[in-house]
Amino acid sequence: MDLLDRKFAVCFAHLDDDGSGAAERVDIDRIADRMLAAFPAAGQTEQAAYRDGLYRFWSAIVAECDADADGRVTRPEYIRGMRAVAADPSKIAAGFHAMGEATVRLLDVDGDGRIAPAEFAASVEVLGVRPDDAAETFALLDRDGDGHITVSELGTAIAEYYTSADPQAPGNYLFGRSFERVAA
Ligand SMILES: [Ca+2]
Ligand SMILES: [Ca+2]
Ligand SMILES: [Ca+2]
Repeated sequence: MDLLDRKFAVCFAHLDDDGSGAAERVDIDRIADRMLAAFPAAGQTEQAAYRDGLYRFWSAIVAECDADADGRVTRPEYIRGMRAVAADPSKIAAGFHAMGEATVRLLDVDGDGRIAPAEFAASVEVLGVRPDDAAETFALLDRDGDGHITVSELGTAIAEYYTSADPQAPGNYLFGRSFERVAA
């Protein structure tokens, strides 16, 4: 598997939350429920915005990947569709941004509009980042090194994760080193 396929394998496993072999709306509900449960202090507006951002991201994926239009995205559909997105990231750029913005709003406990290291640490397990990868991931996603991850920095990392074939791209580490652990 090349780098893109390894990264897609990681996020397909995240998306197919119940392990049925296809990502479906019910999986997205489960992911949203678990993320929201991990941030009980988030306000209703932030919670609703997170759910909305996740659904917008999912809709963008379905539009590009669900070739037989049955509402389920199988692993082969996902890989084929996302490789096409990697070749033309503008296809779901709005989805990447919606996801980044929604995630920052949910994680931003102190309300300064950015993710601090402690806020990131609270999210790590739910996002699928191993605790031992967390500090490294944070440092790589904080491009300008100011100690915070902004909406723009997270959006860049998400877009890079899904579209970059560059082994040096910091966004590869969005979910820690999990892509390196995918069996070849
Ligand atoms: Ca399908
Ligand atoms: Ca914050
Ligand atoms: Ca920063």
